[in-house]
Amino acid sequence: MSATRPALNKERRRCREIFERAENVLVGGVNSPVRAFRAVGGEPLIIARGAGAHLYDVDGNEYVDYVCSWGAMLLGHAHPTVSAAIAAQAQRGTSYGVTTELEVELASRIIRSAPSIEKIRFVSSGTEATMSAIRLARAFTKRELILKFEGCYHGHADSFLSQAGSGLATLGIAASPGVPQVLAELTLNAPYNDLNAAERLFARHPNKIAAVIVEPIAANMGVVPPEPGFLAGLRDLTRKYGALLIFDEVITGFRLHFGLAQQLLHVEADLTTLGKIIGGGLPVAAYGGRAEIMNQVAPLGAVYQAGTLSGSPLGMCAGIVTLEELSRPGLYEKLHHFSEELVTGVRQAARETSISAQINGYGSLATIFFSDRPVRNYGDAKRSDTKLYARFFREMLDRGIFLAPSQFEAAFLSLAHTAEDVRRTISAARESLAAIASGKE
Ligand code: KE4
Repeated sequence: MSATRPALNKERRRCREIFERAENVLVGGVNSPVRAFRAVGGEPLIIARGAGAHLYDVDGNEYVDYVCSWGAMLLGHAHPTVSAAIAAQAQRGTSYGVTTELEVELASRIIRSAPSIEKIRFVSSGTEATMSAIRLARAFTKRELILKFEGCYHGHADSFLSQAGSGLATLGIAASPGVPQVLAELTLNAPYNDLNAAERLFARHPNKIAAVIVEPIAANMGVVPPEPGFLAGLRDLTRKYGALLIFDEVITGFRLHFGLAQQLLHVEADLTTLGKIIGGGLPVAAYGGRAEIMNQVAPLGAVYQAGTLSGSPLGMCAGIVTLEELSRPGLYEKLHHFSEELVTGVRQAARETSISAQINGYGSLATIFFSDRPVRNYGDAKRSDTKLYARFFREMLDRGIFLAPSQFEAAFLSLAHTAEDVRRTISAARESLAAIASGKE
Protein backbone atom coordinates (compact mmCIF):
# COMPACT_ATOMS: atom_id res chain seq x y z
CA MET A 1 0.00 0.00 0.00
CA SER A 2 1.49 3.41 -0.85
CA ALA A 3 2.52 5.71 1.97
CA THR A 4 -0.23 8.17 1.09
CA ARG A 5 -3.06 5.63 1.13
CA PRO A 6 -4.42 3.93 4.28
CA ALA A 7 -4.41 0.11 4.24
CA LEU A 8 -7.71 -1.32 3.00
CA ASN A 9 -10.17 -2.44 5.66
CA LYS A 10 -10.84 -5.81 4.03
CA GLU A 11 -13.30 -6.76 6.74
CA ARG A 12 -15.83 -4.36 5.19
CA ARG A 13 -17.95 -4.77 8.33
CA ARG A 14 -20.27 -1.83 7.65
CA CYS A 15 -20.77 -3.07 4.06
CA ARG A 16 -21.86 -6.41 5.48
CA GLU A 17 -24.17 -4.88 8.11
CA ILE A 18 -25.91 -2.65 5.59
CA PHE A 19 -26.13 -5.39 2.98
CA GLU A 20 -27.78 -7.70 5.53
CA ARG A 21 -30.41 -5.00 6.12
CA ALA A 22 -30.71 -4.55 2.35
CA GLU A 23 -31.48 -8.24 1.91
CA ASN A 24 -34.51 -7.82 4.22
CA VAL A 25 -36.13 -5.21 1.97
CA LEU A 26 -34.56 -5.43 -1.50
CA VAL A 27 -34.66 -8.62 -3.59
CA GLY A 28 -31.21 -10.14 -3.15
CA GLY A 29 -30.18 -6.90 -1.42
CA VAL A 30 -29.91 -5.09 -4.74
CA ASN A 31 -31.81 -3.16 -7.38
CA SER A 32 -29.91 -4.80 -10.23
CA PRO A 33 -28.64 -8.41 -10.02
CA VAL A 34 -24.97 -7.89 -10.92
CA ARG A 35 -24.50 -5.68 -7.82
CA ALA A 36 -24.96 -8.72 -5.56
CA PHE A 37 -21.44 -9.97 -6.41
CA ARG A 38 -22.85 -13.52 -6.72
CA ALA A 39 -20.48 -14.42 -9.53
CA VAL A 40 -17.36 -13.19 -7.76
CA GLY A 41 -18.09 -13.85 -4.07
CA GLY A 42 -17.18 -11.67 -1.11
CA GLU A 43 -19.07 -8.79 0.44
CA PRO A 44 -21.04 -6.65 -2.03
CA LEU A 45 -19.82 -3.07 -1.70
CA ILE A 46 -22.01 -0.41 -0.16
CA ILE A 47 -20.84 2.92 -1.55
CA ALA A 48 -20.82 6.12 0.52
CA ARG A 49 -19.67 8.49 -2.25
CA GLY A 50 -17.87 8.87 -5.55
CA ALA A 51 -15.40 11.50 -6.68
CA GLY A 52 -13.70 11.52 -10.07
CA ALA A 53 -12.49 8.00 -10.90
CA HIS A 54 -12.79 6.87 -7.27
CA LEU A 55 -15.48 5.27 -5.13
CA TYR A 56 -15.49 5.15 -1.33
CA ASP A 57 -17.32 2.40 0.53
CA VAL A 58 -18.99 2.81 3.93
CA ASP A 59 -15.94 1.27 5.59
CA GLY A 60 -13.82 4.14 4.33
CA ASN A 61 -12.08 2.10 1.64
CA GLU A 62 -11.10 3.91 -1.56
CA TYR A 63 -11.20 2.20 -4.95
CA VAL A 64 -10.18 3.11 -8.47
CA ASP A 65 -13.53 2.58 -10.19
CA TYR A 66 -13.79 0.71 -13.51
CA VAL A 67 -17.56 0.16 -13.28
CA CYS A 68 -18.33 3.91 -13.60
CA SER A 69 -22.06 3.21 -13.21
CA TRP A 70 -21.73 0.69 -16.08
CA GLY A 71 -20.24 3.29 -18.39
CA ALA A 72 -22.50 6.26 -17.64
CA MET A 73 -19.90 8.30 -15.74
CA LEU A 74 -17.51 9.11 -18.61
CA LEU A 75 -16.68 12.42 -16.90
CA GLY A 76 -16.16 10.69 -13.57
CA HIS A 77 -18.22 10.91 -10.37
CA ALA A 78 -19.50 14.24 -8.98
CA HIS A 79 -18.15 16.30 -11.87
CA PRO A 80 -18.48 19.88 -10.55
CA THR A 81 -20.13 21.35 -13.65
CA VAL A 82 -22.65 18.51 -13.94
CA SER A 83 -23.42 18.59 -10.21
CA ALA A 84 -23.90 22.35 -10.32
CA ALA A 85 -26.25 22.15 -13.30
CA ILE A 86 -28.35 19.47 -11.59
CA ALA A 87 -28.52 21.51 -8.36
CA ALA A 88 -29.53 24.66 -10.22
CA GLN A 89 -32.25 22.88 -12.21
CA ALA A 90 -33.56 21.22 -9.04
CA GLN A 91 -34.29 24.73 -7.76
CA ARG A 92 -36.52 25.22 -10.80
CA GLY A 93 -38.19 21.81 -10.48
CA THR A 94 -37.24 18.26 -11.41
CA SER A 95 -40.07 17.12 -13.70
CA TYR A 96 -43.09 18.86 -15.16
CA GLY A 97 -44.59 16.29 -17.52
CA VAL A 98 -44.67 19.08 -20.10
CA THR A 99 -42.09 19.88 -22.82
CA THR A 100 -39.14 22.11 -22.00
CA GLU A 101 -36.53 23.78 -24.21
CA LEU A 102 -33.93 21.59 -22.49
CA GLU A 103 -35.26 18.54 -24.38
CA VAL A 104 -34.89 20.42 -27.66
CA GLU A 105 -31.35 21.44 -26.70
CA LEU A 106 -30.14 17.93 -25.81
CA ALA A 107 -31.87 16.35 -28.83
CA SER A 108 -30.28 18.95 -31.13
CA ARG A 109 -26.81 18.37 -29.68
CA ILE A 110 -27.11 14.60 -30.18
CA ILE A 111 -28.52 14.90 -33.71
CA ARG A 112 -25.73 17.32 -34.72
CA SER A 113 -23.20 14.59 -33.83
CA ALA A 114 -25.16 11.60 -35.16
CA PRO A 115 -25.70 11.73 -38.97
CA SER A 116 -27.96 8.65 -38.94
CA ILE A 117 -30.41 10.28 -36.51
CA GLU A 118 -32.93 12.84 -37.83
CA LYS A 119 -35.51 12.47 -35.05
CA ILE A 120 -35.12 11.21 -31.47
CA ARG A 121 -37.37 10.20 -28.57
CA PHE A 122 -36.06 10.34 -25.01
CA VAL A 123 -36.97 7.59 -22.54
CA SER A 124 -35.70 6.73 -19.06
CA SER A 125 -33.64 3.56 -19.55
CA GLY A 126 -31.78 1.64 -22.19
CA THR A 127 -34.38 -1.11 -21.86
CA GLU A 128 -37.14 1.32 -22.78
CA ALA A 129 -35.09 2.52 -25.74
CA THR A 130 -34.44 -0.92 -27.23
CA MET A 131 -37.94 -2.20 -26.45
CA SER A 132 -39.41 0.80 -28.28
CA ALA A 133 -36.98 0.49 -31.18
CA ILE A 134 -37.99 -3.09 -31.96
CA ARG A 135 -41.70 -2.27 -31.60
CA LEU A 136 -41.15 0.51 -34.13
CA ALA A 137 -39.15 -1.79 -36.44
CA ARG A 138 -41.92 -4.41 -36.34
CA ALA A 139 -44.52 -1.78 -37.19
CA PHE A 140 -42.42 -0.17 -39.94
CA THR A 141 -41.60 -3.47 -41.68
CA LYS A 142 -44.88 -5.24 -40.79
CA ARG A 143 -42.76 -8.24 -39.76
CA GLU A 144 -42.41 -9.99 -36.38
CA LEU A 145 -39.03 -11.71 -36.00
CA ILE A 146 -36.03 -10.04 -34.34
CA LEU A 147 -32.46 -11.24 -34.83
CA LYS A 148 -30.01 -10.61 -31.98
CA PHE A 149 -26.61 -12.07 -31.11
CA GLU A 150 -25.73 -14.50 -28.33
CA GLY A 151 -24.06 -12.72 -25.45
CA CYS A 152 -25.30 -9.29 -26.43
CA TYR A 153 -27.50 -7.55 -23.87
CA HIS A 154 -30.14 -5.02 -24.81
CA GLY A 155 -31.90 -4.60 -21.46
CA HIS A 156 -34.56 -6.77 -19.86
CA ALA A 157 -37.55 -6.43 -22.22
CA ASP A 158 -39.12 -9.83 -22.96
CA SER A 159 -37.82 -10.05 -26.52
CA PHE A 160 -34.18 -9.82 -25.43
CA LEU A 161 -34.03 -12.40 -22.65
CA SER A 162 -32.68 -15.39 -24.58
CA GLN A 163 -28.97 -16.15 -24.88
CA ALA A 164 -28.37 -12.67 -23.45
CA GLY A 165 -25.19 -11.35 -21.87
CA SER A 166 -24.58 -9.11 -18.84
CA GLY A 167 -26.59 -10.16 -15.79
CA LEU A 168 -28.23 -13.21 -17.43
CA ALA A 169 -24.82 -14.58 -18.44
CA THR A 170 -23.48 -13.70 -14.99
CA LEU A 171 -26.20 -15.79 -13.32
CA GLY A 172 -26.24 -18.50 -16.00
CA ILE A 173 -29.82 -17.74 -17.10
CA ALA A 174 -30.19 -18.90 -20.72
CA ALA A 175 -33.78 -17.77 -21.06
CA SER A 176 -35.82 -15.97 -18.39
CA PRO A 177 -38.94 -17.61 -16.99
CA GLY A 178 -42.02 -15.44 -17.45
CA VAL A 179 -41.44 -14.80 -21.14
CA PRO A 180 -44.28 -16.49 -23.08
CA GLN A 181 -42.95 -19.16 -25.47
CA VAL A 182 -44.91 -17.59 -28.31
CA LEU A 183 -42.95 -14.37 -27.77
CA ALA A 184 -39.58 -16.00 -27.16
CA GLU A 185 -39.93 -17.80 -30.52
CA LEU A 186 -40.00 -14.43 -32.27
CA THR A 187 -36.38 -13.79 -31.25
CA LEU A 188 -33.65 -15.48 -33.26
CA ASN A 189 -30.06 -15.74 -31.99
CA ALA A 190 -26.83 -16.07 -33.94
CA PRO A 191 -23.22 -16.13 -32.69
CA TYR A 192 -21.62 -12.65 -32.62
CA ASN A 193 -19.17 -12.17 -35.52
CA ASP A 194 -20.84 -15.00 -37.47
CA LEU A 195 -22.26 -13.42 -40.63
CA ASN A 196 -22.97 -16.79 -42.25
CA ALA A 197 -25.19 -17.80 -39.34
CA ALA A 198 -27.09 -14.52 -39.67
CA GLU A 199 -27.48 -15.03 -43.43
CA ARG A 200 -28.79 -18.59 -42.88
CA LEU A 201 -31.47 -17.23 -40.54
CA PHE A 202 -32.53 -14.65 -43.13
CA ALA A 203 -32.69 -17.35 -45.81
CA ARG A 204 -34.72 -19.60 -43.51
CA HIS A 205 -37.17 -16.81 -42.60
CA PRO A 206 -37.56 -14.78 -45.81
CA ASN A 207 -39.59 -11.60 -45.37
CA LYS A 208 -40.12 -12.36 -41.68
CA ILE A 209 -37.25 -10.60 -39.88
CA ALA A 210 -38.17 -7.04 -38.88
CA ALA A 211 -34.77 -6.04 -37.55
CA VAL A 212 -31.30 -7.04 -36.52
CA ILE A 213 -30.24 -5.48 -33.22
CA VAL A 214 -26.55 -5.54 -32.34
CA GLU A 215 -24.03 -3.95 -29.99
CA PRO A 216 -21.51 -2.53 -32.49
CA ILE A 217 -18.77 -3.26 -29.94
CA ALA A 218 -20.08 -6.13 -27.79
CA ALA A 219 -19.49 -5.31 -24.11
CA ASN A 220 -21.98 -7.54 -22.30
CA MET A 221 -20.20 -10.85 -22.75
CA GLY A 222 -17.09 -9.06 -21.71
CA VAL A 223 -15.63 -6.90 -24.50
CA VAL A 224 -15.69 -8.61 -27.90
CA PRO A 225 -14.91 -6.30 -30.84
CA PRO A 226 -16.60 -6.82 -34.22
CA GLU A 227 -14.42 -8.63 -36.72
CA PRO A 228 -13.67 -6.83 -40.00
CA GLY A 229 -16.69 -6.98 -42.27
CA PHE A 230 -19.16 -8.22 -39.64
CA LEU A 231 -21.12 -5.00 -39.17
CA ALA A 232 -20.89 -3.97 -42.84
CA GLY A 233 -22.10 -7.47 -43.67
CA LEU A 234 -25.11 -7.00 -41.40
CA ARG A 235 -25.83 -3.73 -43.18
CA ASP A 236 -25.80 -5.52 -46.56
CA LEU A 237 -27.92 -8.41 -45.24
CA THR A 238 -30.60 -6.15 -43.76
CA ARG A 239 -30.77 -4.12 -46.97
CA LYS A 240 -30.94 -7.29 -49.10
CA TYR A 241 -33.77 -8.79 -47.01
CA GLY A 242 -35.66 -5.55 -46.21
CA ALA A 243 -35.03 -5.57 -42.45
CA LEU A 244 -33.94 -2.63 -40.31
CA LEU A 245 -30.50 -2.48 -38.71
CA ILE A 246 -30.57 -1.29 -35.09
CA PHE A 247 -27.29 -0.34 -33.41
CA ASP A 248 -27.61 -0.55 -29.65
CA GLU A 249 -25.20 2.23 -28.67
CA VAL A 250 -26.32 2.50 -25.05
CA ILE A 251 -22.69 1.82 -24.10
CA THR A 252 -20.78 3.04 -27.18
CA GLY A 253 -22.73 6.27 -27.85
CA PHE A 254 -20.32 9.18 -27.10
CA ARG A 255 -17.82 6.76 -25.50
CA LEU A 256 -15.44 6.14 -28.42
CA HIS A 257 -15.57 9.69 -29.78
CA PHE A 258 -17.95 12.63 -29.72
CA GLY A 259 -20.69 10.82 -31.60
CA LEU A 260 -21.75 7.29 -32.46
CA ALA A 261 -19.60 4.21 -32.99
CA GLN A 262 -21.24 3.82 -36.41
CA GLN A 263 -19.38 6.91 -37.65
CA LEU A 264 -16.03 5.33 -36.74
CA LEU A 265 -17.12 1.94 -38.14
CA HIS A 266 -18.50 3.47 -41.36
CA VAL A 267 -21.78 1.58 -41.03
CA GLU A 268 -24.98 3.59 -40.77
CA ALA A 269 -27.83 2.07 -38.75
CA ASP A 270 -31.52 2.67 -39.46
CA LEU A 271 -32.28 3.08 -35.74
CA THR A 272 -29.91 3.76 -32.86
CA THR A 273 -30.47 3.39 -29.13
CA LEU A 274 -28.57 5.52 -26.63
CA GLY A 275 -28.31 5.82 -22.84
CA LYS A 276 -25.78 6.04 -19.99
CA ILE A 277 -23.40 8.87 -21.08
CA ILE A 278 -26.13 11.08 -22.61
CA GLY A 279 -27.75 11.33 -19.18
CA GLY A 280 -24.56 12.11 -17.25
CA GLY A 281 -25.59 9.64 -14.53
CA LEU A 282 -29.32 10.45 -14.51
CA PRO A 283 -32.02 8.18 -16.03
CA VAL A 284 -31.86 9.33 -19.65
CA ALA A 285 -31.91 7.13 -22.75
CA ALA A 286 -33.19 7.54 -26.28
CA TYR A 287 -33.95 5.92 -29.59
CA GLY A 288 -33.69 7.71 -32.91
CA GLY A 289 -33.24 7.37 -36.62
CA ARG A 290 -34.53 8.53 -40.00
CA ALA A 291 -37.62 10.73 -39.81
CA GLU A 292 -39.57 8.41 -42.13
CA ILE A 293 -39.23 5.69 -39.49
CA MET A 294 -39.42 7.77 -36.29
CA ASN A 295 -42.52 9.65 -37.49
CA GLN A 296 -44.48 6.40 -37.11
CA VAL A 297 -44.29 6.90 -33.32
CA ALA A 298 -47.26 8.53 -31.49
CA PRO A 299 -48.48 11.21 -31.61
CA LEU A 300 -47.51 11.46 -35.32
CA GLY A 301 -47.98 7.77 -36.00
CA ALA A 302 -49.75 4.84 -34.39
CA VAL A 303 -46.76 3.14 -32.74
CA TYR A 304 -47.47 3.87 -29.12
CA GLN A 305 -44.72 4.70 -26.63
CA ALA A 306 -44.85 7.09 -23.68
CA GLY A 307 -43.14 7.86 -20.37
CA THR A 308 -43.84 9.97 -17.30
CA LEU A 309 -40.25 11.07 -16.79
CA SER A 310 -39.12 10.93 -20.43
CA GLY A 311 -37.00 14.03 -21.17
CA SER A 312 -37.20 15.25 -17.55
CA PRO A 313 -35.51 18.64 -17.14
CA LEU A 314 -33.13 17.31 -14.49
CA GLY A 315 -31.87 14.57 -16.80
CA MET A 316 -31.75 16.89 -19.79
CA CYS A 317 -29.62 19.35 -17.81
CA ALA A 318 -27.17 16.64 -16.82
CA GLY A 319 -27.01 15.41 -20.42
CA ILE A 320 -26.51 18.86 -21.93
CA VAL A 321 -23.67 19.74 -19.58
CA THR A 322 -22.08 16.32 -20.04
CA LEU A 323 -22.05 16.63 -23.83
CA GLU A 324 -20.83 20.21 -23.52
CA GLU A 325 -17.87 19.01 -21.44
CA LEU A 326 -17.20 16.06 -23.80
CA SER A 327 -17.11 18.32 -26.86
CA ARG A 328 -13.85 19.90 -25.70
CA PRO A 329 -10.94 19.04 -28.02
CA GLY A 330 -8.40 16.41 -27.02
CA LEU A 331 -10.44 14.58 -24.39
CA TYR A 332 -11.01 11.34 -26.28
CA GLU A 333 -7.34 11.18 -27.31
CA LYS A 334 -6.37 11.39 -23.62
CA LEU A 335 -8.98 8.74 -22.73
CA HIS A 336 -7.70 6.34 -25.39
CA HIS A 337 -4.07 6.96 -24.41
CA PHE A 338 -4.75 5.91 -20.83
CA SER A 339 -6.88 2.97 -22.00
CA GLU A 340 -4.08 1.74 -24.28
CA GLU A 341 -1.54 2.14 -21.47
CA LEU A 342 -3.73 0.13 -19.09
CA VAL A 343 -4.40 -2.72 -21.54
CA THR A 344 -0.72 -2.93 -22.53
CA GLY A 345 0.38 -2.90 -18.89
CA VAL A 346 -2.02 -5.65 -17.78
CA ARG A 347 -1.17 -7.74 -20.85
CA GLN A 348 2.52 -7.45 -19.94
CA ALA A 349 1.78 -8.35 -16.31
CA ALA A 350 -0.06 -11.49 -17.46
CA ARG A 351 2.83 -12.47 -19.73
CA GLU A 352 5.16 -12.37 -16.71
CA THR A 353 3.20 -15.25 -15.16
CA SER A 354 2.23 -18.75 -16.31
CA ILE A 355 -1.42 -17.66 -16.46
CA SER A 356 -3.16 -17.67 -19.86
CA ALA A 357 -5.09 -14.44 -20.25
CA GLN A 358 -6.71 -12.62 -23.16
CA ILE A 359 -7.33 -8.93 -22.72
CA ASN A 360 -9.91 -7.62 -25.20
CA GLY A 361 -9.88 -3.87 -25.46
CA TYR A 362 -11.66 -1.33 -27.66
CA GLY A 363 -11.33 2.37 -26.93
CA SER A 364 -12.03 2.85 -23.23
CA LEU A 365 -13.63 -0.60 -22.86
CA ALA A 366 -11.65 -3.66 -21.76
CA THR A 367 -12.10 -7.15 -20.30
CA ILE A 368 -9.62 -9.76 -19.08
CA PHE A 369 -10.56 -13.36 -19.90
CA PHE A 370 -8.61 -16.26 -18.44
CA SER A 371 -8.34 -18.39 -21.55
CA ASP A 372 -5.58 -19.77 -23.76
CA ARG A 373 -7.42 -18.83 -26.95
CA PRO A 374 -8.87 -15.62 -28.41
CA VAL A 375 -12.36 -14.64 -27.25
CA ARG A 376 -14.38 -13.67 -30.33
CA ASN A 377 -17.93 -14.64 -29.28
CA TYR A 378 -20.13 -15.72 -26.37
CA GLY A 379 -19.11 -19.38 -26.59
CA ASP A 380 -15.44 -18.42 -26.25
CA ALA A 381 -16.29 -16.11 -23.32
CA LYS A 382 -18.23 -18.84 -21.50
CA ARG A 383 -15.32 -21.24 -22.00
CA SER A 384 -12.95 -18.90 -20.18
CA ASP A 385 -12.11 -19.63 -16.53
CA THR A 386 -14.75 -17.54 -14.77
CA LYS A 387 -13.65 -18.85 -11.36
CA LEU A 388 -10.22 -17.40 -12.02
CA TYR A 389 -11.85 -14.13 -13.01
CA ALA A 390 -13.69 -14.14 -9.68
CA ARG A 391 -10.40 -14.70 -7.84
CA PHE A 392 -8.71 -11.93 -9.84
CA PHE A 393 -11.65 -9.60 -9.07
CA ARG A 394 -11.26 -10.23 -5.32
CA GLU A 395 -7.47 -9.85 -5.40
CA MET A 396 -7.82 -6.55 -7.24
CA LEU A 397 -10.61 -5.33 -4.95
CA ASP A 398 -8.41 -5.96 -1.93
CA ARG A 399 -5.76 -3.80 -3.58
CA GLY A 400 -8.21 -0.95 -4.10
CA ILE A 401 -9.19 -1.62 -7.72
CA PHE A 402 -12.92 -2.13 -8.42
CA LEU A 403 -13.50 -4.12 -11.61
CA ALA A 404 -16.86 -5.36 -12.90
CA PRO A 405 -18.17 -8.03 -10.46
CA SER A 406 -18.81 -10.32 -13.43
CA GLN A 407 -16.78 -11.84 -16.23
CA PHE A 408 -19.53 -10.87 -18.65
CA GLU A 409 -19.17 -7.11 -18.30
CA ALA A 410 -16.65 -4.49 -19.36
CA ALA A 411 -14.16 -2.38 -17.47
CA PHE A 412 -14.94 1.26 -18.27
CA LEU A 413 -12.35 4.03 -18.16
CA SER A 414 -13.42 7.62 -17.58
CA LEU A 415 -11.86 10.99 -18.28
CA ALA A 416 -11.25 11.25 -14.55
CA HIS A 417 -8.79 8.32 -14.52
CA THR A 418 -5.24 9.61 -14.11
CA ALA A 419 -1.79 8.27 -14.97
CA GLU A 420 -1.43 7.40 -11.27
CA ASP A 421 -4.70 5.41 -11.35
CA VAL A 422 -3.43 3.46 -14.38
CA ARG A 423 -0.04 2.86 -12.77
CA ARG A 424 -1.73 1.70 -9.57
CA THR A 425 -4.02 -0.64 -11.51
CA ILE A 426 -1.19 -2.26 -13.47
CA SER A 427 0.82 -2.73 -10.27
CA ALA A 428 -2.21 -4.29 -8.53
CA ALA A 429 -2.76 -6.57 -11.54
CA ARG A 430 0.88 -7.69 -11.43
CA GLU A 431 0.60 -8.50 -7.70
CA SER A 432 -2.82 -10.18 -8.10
CA LEU A 433 -1.70 -12.37 -11.01
CA ALA A 434 1.48 -13.32 -9.15
CA ALA A 435 -0.56 -14.28 -6.08
CA ILE A 436 -2.86 -16.41 -8.25
CA ALA A 437 0.05 -18.00 -10.12
CA SER A 438 1.75 -18.88 -6.82
CA GLY A 439 -1.46 -20.61 -5.67
CA LYS A 440 -1.70 -18.39 -2.59
CA GLU A 441 -5.33 -18.05 -1.39
P1 KE4 B 1 -30.72 -0.15 -18.83
O1 KE4 B 1 -32.17 -0.57 -19.01
O2 KE4 B 1 -29.97 -0.95 -17.80
O3 KE4 B 1 -30.60 1.38 -18.61
O4 KE4 B 1 -29.98 -0.38 -20.23
C1 KE4 B 1 -30.06 -1.65 -20.82
C2 KE4 B 1 -28.89 -1.83 -21.78
C3 KE4 B 1 -29.14 -1.77 -23.15
N1 KE4 B 1 -28.14 -1.93 -24.04
C4 KE4 B 1 -26.86 -2.13 -23.64
C5 KE4 B 1 -25.79 -2.30 -24.67
C6 KE4 B 1 -26.55 -2.20 -22.25
O5 KE4 B 1 -25.27 -2.43 -21.86
C7 KE4 B 1 -27.58 -2.04 -21.31
C8 KE4 B 1 -27.34 -2.11 -19.82
N2 KE4 B 1 -25.99 -2.40 -19.41
C9 KE4 B 1 -25.85 -3.09 -18.15
C10 KE4 B 1 -24.37 -3.39 -17.92
N3 KE4 B 1 -23.79 -4.13 -18.96
C11 KE4 B 1 -26.46 -2.35 -17.02
C12 KE4 B 1 -26.01 -2.77 -15.64
C13 KE4 B 1 -27.07 -3.54 -14.91
O6 KE4 B 1 -27.86 -4.25 -15.55
O7 KE4 B 1 -27.10 -3.42 -13.66
